[in-house]
Amino acid sequence: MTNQANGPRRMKGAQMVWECLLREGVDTVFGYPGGAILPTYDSLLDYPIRHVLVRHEQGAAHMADGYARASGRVGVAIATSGPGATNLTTGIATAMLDSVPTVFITGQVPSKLLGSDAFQEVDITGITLPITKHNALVTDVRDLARTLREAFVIARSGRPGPVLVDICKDAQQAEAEFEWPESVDLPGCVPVAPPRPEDIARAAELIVKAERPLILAGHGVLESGASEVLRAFVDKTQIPVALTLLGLGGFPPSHPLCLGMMGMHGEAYVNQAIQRADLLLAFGMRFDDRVTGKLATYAPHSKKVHVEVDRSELGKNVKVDVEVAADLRTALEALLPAVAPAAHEAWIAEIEAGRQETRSRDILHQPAEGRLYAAHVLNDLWRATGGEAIVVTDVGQHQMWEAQYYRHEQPRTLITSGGLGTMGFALPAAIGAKLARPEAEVWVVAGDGGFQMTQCELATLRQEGLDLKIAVINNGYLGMVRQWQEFFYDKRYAATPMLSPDFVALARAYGIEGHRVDVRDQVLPTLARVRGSGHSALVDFRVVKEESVYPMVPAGADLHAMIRRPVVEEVRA
Ligand SMILES: Cc1ncc(C[n+]2csc(CCOP(=O)(O)OP(=O)(O)O)c2C)c(N)n1
Repeated sequence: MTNQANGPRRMKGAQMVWECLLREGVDTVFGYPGGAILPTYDSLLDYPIRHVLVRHEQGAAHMADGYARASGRVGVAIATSGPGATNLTTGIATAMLDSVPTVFITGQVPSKLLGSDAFQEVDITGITLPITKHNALVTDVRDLARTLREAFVIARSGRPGPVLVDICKDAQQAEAEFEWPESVDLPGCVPVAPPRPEDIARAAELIVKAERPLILAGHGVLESGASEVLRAFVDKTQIPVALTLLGLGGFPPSHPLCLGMMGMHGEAYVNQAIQRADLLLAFGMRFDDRVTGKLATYAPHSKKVHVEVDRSELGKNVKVDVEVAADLRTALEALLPAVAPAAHEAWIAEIEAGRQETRSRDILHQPAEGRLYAAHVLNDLWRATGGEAIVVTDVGQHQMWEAQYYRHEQPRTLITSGGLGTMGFALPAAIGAKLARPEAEVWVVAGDGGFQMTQCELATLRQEGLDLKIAVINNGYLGMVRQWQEFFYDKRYAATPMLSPDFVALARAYGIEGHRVDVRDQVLPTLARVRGSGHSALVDFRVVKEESVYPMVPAGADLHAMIRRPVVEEVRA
């Protein structure tokens, strides 16, 4: 390995890549080699960086993403040109939609061949332009170190996101003086300004006047590390908190004023509270269509304050009364002393009444009559782990049941693809999370459909010798799509019944322990057995096939127009 402390030294572009990563504090990268990135792979052997060889580049992208979400550090994935680069794109878009700090490095054909349809040439900077925060093509080795340095600064600054650096093969092979700039001059990447005092004052004024205020807490709480100050703010103002899917873990469900999740599959009393509120405090969230429902009827009685680091989100979907363009933690630290202690007893009592009513509709309180529901599995997983595991979910019904039944007390313990809704995310993202947080218990929760999209990464899991637990919530359908067909397409189940392999045998084929559970009283004993084993295990939970996630706001409907689960009496009738 070369000595980092020396001044400028001549070296190859390939070496510069690793020198830059070391200086950025990167200890692990996820990737897959090929011709156009081979010089860089050749140099890897000389550097103390762990390279995780994936089975498909999409897996590398999700691993880098899971690594970043679990740790708050920048995740890095590397691939060759052409198909290697295009295989990354789903993972890049996933990181983009959920604002995850990631850097993607791709090899490119030699600069002289650019534009010639050379073997494995694709214009990956063109392809990823709309799904990266920034990207760059390096044709000259002298630009390499600065471009990589800028990539890391941009990925983690302001609203984080993915950056792609495409490096021509000749730029990797050529030599130049290596100079790593401590600071970079990026006119478009301005430091986030502190909140303006007049905005804080206007927000505080609305808070003092409000009788039915509600906090909508999103991913920004986690990204800005605002959980503690949010808690202090809630304790002082007694304002209840509703969370977005990506905000879960940002405010503890054990707190009496934590209401749980809002939106399409949020609790009915939470959505009702949003519609009845006279003040919404939107903290680090972006009024996505899955949380607002129909915009024309969204929260009609409320004034709105929006605190958001990305000013382009302000006023984008919902018109608000006070816009605070700032880092959320800084803004809350300014707002906390500006507000007076308050109590909102009548308002909280009204919400609580709704919460109690919801219990009668909860599947956990309904007679199971021997059936195993996904909700049982997720509730038991929460009980068994004391809510302290990192859970990485895939996309579909199981994702929503996890959000409803696994109560995340700590930030960064739920990792899920919210914005893009990427099936196949869970297994690779969990591998990334486990490598970022080796001491943590990490669970994959995936549907039988999504799991099959990236199950090849079981080999990566085995090769890396990791201890990861996998729960496949196996309902024999592409469950969430089947639910939409049941509700909105007259139960015409086009292309949703799904044949799966024997997941237990599949796990064993990869040298991973496998179990099957199809009755409820086997859930906790099986969880206990695999949790203590010290190595990876997969459990195939055969759950009720045609079960739906309730409540549900149909896409584009009024937020209060929820389809609710029938109450117990109705079920029995
Ligand atoms: C890559 C991708 N393709 C298609 C979809 C559309 N989609 C959303 S949920 C879903 C069904 C998921 O089924 P499964 O993985 O079995 O989970 P379940 O809903 O049954 O829990 C589909 C097909 C998607 N989100 N991502």
